[in-house]
Amino acid sequence: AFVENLLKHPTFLRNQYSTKFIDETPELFQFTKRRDRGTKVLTYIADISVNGHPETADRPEPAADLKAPRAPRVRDSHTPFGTKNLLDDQGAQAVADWMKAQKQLLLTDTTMRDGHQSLLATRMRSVDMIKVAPAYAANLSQLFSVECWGGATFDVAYRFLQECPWQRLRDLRKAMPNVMTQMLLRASNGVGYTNYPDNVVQEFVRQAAETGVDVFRVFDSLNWVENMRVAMDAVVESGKVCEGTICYTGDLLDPARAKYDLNYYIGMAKELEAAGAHVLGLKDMAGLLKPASARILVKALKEEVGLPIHFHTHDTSGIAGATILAAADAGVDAVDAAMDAFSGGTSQACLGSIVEALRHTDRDTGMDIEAIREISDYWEGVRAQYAAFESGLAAPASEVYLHEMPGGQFTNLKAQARSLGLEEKWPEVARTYADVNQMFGDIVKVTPSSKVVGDMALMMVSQGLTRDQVEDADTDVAFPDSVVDMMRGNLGQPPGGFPDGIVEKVLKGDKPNTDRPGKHLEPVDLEAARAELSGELQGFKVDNEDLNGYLMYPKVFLDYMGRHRLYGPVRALPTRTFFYGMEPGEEITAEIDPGKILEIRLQAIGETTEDGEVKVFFELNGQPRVIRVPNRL
Ligand code: BTN
Ligand code: 3PY
Ligand code: ZN
Repeated sequence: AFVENLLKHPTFLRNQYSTKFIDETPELFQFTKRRDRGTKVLTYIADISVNGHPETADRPEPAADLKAPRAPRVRDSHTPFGTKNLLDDQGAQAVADWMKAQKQLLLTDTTMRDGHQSLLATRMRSVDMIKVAPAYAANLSQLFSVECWGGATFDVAYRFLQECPWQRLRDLRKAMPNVMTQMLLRASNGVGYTNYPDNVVQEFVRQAAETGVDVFRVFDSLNWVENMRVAMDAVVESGKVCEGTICYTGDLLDPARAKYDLNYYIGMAKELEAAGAHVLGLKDMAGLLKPASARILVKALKEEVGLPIHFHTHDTSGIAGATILAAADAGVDAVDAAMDAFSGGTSQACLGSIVEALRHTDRDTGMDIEAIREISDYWEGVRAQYAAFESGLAAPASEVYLHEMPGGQFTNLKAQARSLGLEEKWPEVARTYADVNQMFGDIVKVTPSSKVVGDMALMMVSQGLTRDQVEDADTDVAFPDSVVDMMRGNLGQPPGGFPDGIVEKVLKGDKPNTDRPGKHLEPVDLEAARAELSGELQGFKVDNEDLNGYLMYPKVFLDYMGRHRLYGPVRALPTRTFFYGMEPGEEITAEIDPGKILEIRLQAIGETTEDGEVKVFFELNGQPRVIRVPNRL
């Protein structure tokens, strides 16, 4: 009876249930205690099979006969020694020393983080990663690291994939015990879009290290080292590898962009070295570093700082491969690349091609190209399942040198512009984005500062405002909240500060805060937050991972938990089932705990009854089960 109550409740039917709804109508949710996980998962499958998944409606579909990809065989039953063993045995400094002593170019595979973040709107599910992780451990153990966590993957897991990001990390760490895992951390902005209190950042880093992150790439969205120290100190404290990172912007060789010149980058690198970084990250999030500049920059950084250098770029313009080879020539220690099937465009350059380009040279990576091909074949099969989320560029875009949008933002902003009816005006959006950057004083644009610039550019184009009008004291402008927030100093300070004129106009004369934002944020009482969360969840025992999810994204986490109580461990479902449900006669399996496998067969979908419900007939481990769901179509 409770199930029927809930499923007929108008709020649920509109798909707007939230934790508030759970609070206000607890009687509707009492059934959750009595329902087993199998029933919850069947409820999810029934609902998607009848009503479809909101995210894949009206989007391209994978081919009907597409099979779930099979992971490559594991070549060797014993797990070879890898960088993770070095870290565990000798510590983070030994990893940095080892990097510098290597002749070969070291490689990070970004497929499981930036690759799908850039190409598939971050929608790759954990099962598709975990299945191939043993093949990485066995066949590609020479990788420097596997980037598989952080950036946008954290909130997208909770928000759109209905899975726990911590569990993903734990499972990958376990399946790949010899290769270092790597995450992207937005310093004081954690894996969010706003500055968190210091103790929230510290607690997050502590937990990420404990659950399984080995290398933390720490960057600040305005390149303000002052605002990176809390996160960097926490990483060093945890015993993991601290990659203090410079974000590259502008054009090193262009005298008109003198703000970001060689001295600027050398100065920042020295600050990061003094701040305790083990490795120097060079993060070219938009793919703006040109081959000739890479040669100069890497050479100078190698001469001026003692840290090994790890280079990250995007192939948006199509020239990333050339830049990587130039950086390798100039002595860069490690670079990021993505497996073939997840490379190119707004993603990283192609890993297999870099390996081959360097073969028989003095930077020969020594990697086995056949092992790479097998794994990339697997990824090709994975990518095909996510056809609904392809948003990519059809061809390289030299336009990136105009707007300087990071790889993750480019296609996203294009889609946003389309949804605002501005598709035809894209060239204007791109130009305006560049204007906004200049108006803000020529800043680094990377999450979250890139979002602020994007918000402002879209606002200007949709309202037909020019830069001159925005800067004119007599023209009234309603600035987006994110712009007001940034001008207040809540994301910190760019080199040289924001221009006085724009600050004055945005804040209407209010004084900005130019201190480190965290200096003025009260520490969160962690145990009080845990108690509050437990109260919101009817006494659910909140562990440290859940608490960290809640501190980073309170509403997103609570919504996730509300759905989790209805749908259970849907993370275990095959990707096609998760996004498209099942067809009558189809059979799948889902391993909801190690060794606990649900065998699910969808027998038939009934007619819609007068009260708007559909009966879906299943067999669960051989036992007939009937699930009723509302027909919401
Ligand atoms: C169930 O699966 O039905 C009950 C298990 C609850 C697991 C909780 S949900 C939030 C948190 N994240 C996880 O991955 N596990 C716990
Ligand atoms: C992120 O912060 O998610 C990024 O990928 C920035 O480049
Ligand atoms: Zn990137």
